[in-house]
Amino acid sequence: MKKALITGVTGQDGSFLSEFLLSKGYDVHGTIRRSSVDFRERIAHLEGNPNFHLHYADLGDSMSLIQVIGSVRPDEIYNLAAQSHVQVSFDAPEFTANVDATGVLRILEAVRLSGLAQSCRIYQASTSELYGKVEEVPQNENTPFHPYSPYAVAKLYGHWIVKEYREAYNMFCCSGILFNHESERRGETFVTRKITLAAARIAQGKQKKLYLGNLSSLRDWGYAKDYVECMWLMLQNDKPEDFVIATGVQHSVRDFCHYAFKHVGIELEFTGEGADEKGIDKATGEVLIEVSPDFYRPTDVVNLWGDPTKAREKLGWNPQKTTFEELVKIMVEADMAKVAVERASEQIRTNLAEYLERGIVK
Ligand code: NAP
Ligand code: G4F
Repeated sequence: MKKALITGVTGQDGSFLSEFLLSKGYDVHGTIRRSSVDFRERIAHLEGNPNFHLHYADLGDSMSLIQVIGSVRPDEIYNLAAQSHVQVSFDAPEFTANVDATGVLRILEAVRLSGLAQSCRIYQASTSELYGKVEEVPQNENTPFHPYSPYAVAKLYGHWIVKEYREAYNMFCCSGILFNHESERRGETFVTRKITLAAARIAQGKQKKLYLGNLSSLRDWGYAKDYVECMWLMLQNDKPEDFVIATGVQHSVRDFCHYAFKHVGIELEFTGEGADEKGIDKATGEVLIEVSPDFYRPTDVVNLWGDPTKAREKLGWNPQKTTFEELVKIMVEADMAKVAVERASEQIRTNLAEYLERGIVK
């Protein structure tokens, strides 16, 4: 039975990749961090599976990495752990560099020190943010990098150190240059999830307005569940190579709003420009979306569009398995259900409080 180690197993991609590798018959090991509240919602359904194991380790702590890699002795490592929020990287640049840059080096060295350099294959989670202030549209494996945030600069180190270890020590390590991928498990402060959750709350009367930053920003958004398959395909390839993983289709944040609100039955119309732009409910005239400069970034990446030709041709991967419209639908439907459950449990609590007050239940 092959053994895989996933760092960042509690994250969006880590949870989908765990499911995927378990379905392929792997023994899956994941690293987790201690926190004051136990937040393992995305992998709760996997705990108890005899082939799923959790270990404490932190990318900032070499000893923990040496310990886990040396004891598990994995055939494959998927390094998904990162401080993954671009805006947060402006507030916590040193922490971001420590985890997203030096953390990658720590993993590579832990593999070497454990004597696994020639047996363990390593996948590194690189990112389309490396293209940053883009020098070419669409972007492929040969497009020059121009990182444009502390996050992207840290990830660029991760990308290059993986390439360096591949060439210097003949290790099977490679990077997936993944464009934005989303899902019903996406963190709630990334723009897509923020929009689908707000659309669901507004439709069910739980929120009045949504505040966003740059509505004109363009992204190539895919479905995370499809992208984890490609991470695995890259490690099954006959040689270690870097690949762009994207859908090849581009939309703006404004477009995403249109589609998400349409799914909950609200037709939006945008008026105004820049910070004065507003998203208005065509049927009622109510302003549902406003721009808040609080969500502007000191430098923003505004034109990401990937060319997945190499992954399609060499790995046989289908970039259009889930279309943009299907992705929005999956996310909106999941959030509509989540909000409905929240409302129902609120109602139960309200009823119970009232019954207690009136002495109907004791
Ligand atoms: P995510 O949901 O934010 O998950 C990040 C994971 O990293 C979480 O499990 C988190 O653990 C863990 N982590 C953070 N700091 C750590 C540390 N110091 N030590 C150990 N673990 C740590 O991210 P994602 O969307 O799944 O993305 C997975 C990877 O792909 C990341 O490296 C991200 O930068 C990269 N990426 C993502 C996208 C995308 O669109 N999603 C695109 C390109 C690249 P906690 O739960 O304990 O916080
Ligand atoms: O959803 P976002 O925060 O994702 P971003 O910055 O593209 O980063 C994500 O994708 C990267 C791959 O390209 C990953 F490497 C990274 O780990 C992460 O998963 O923002 C997308 C765009 C930005 O241009 C941002 O300025 O949406 C714009 N935006 C507009 N209003 C907003 C908001 N972003 C957020 N988070 N919140 C807003 O209110």
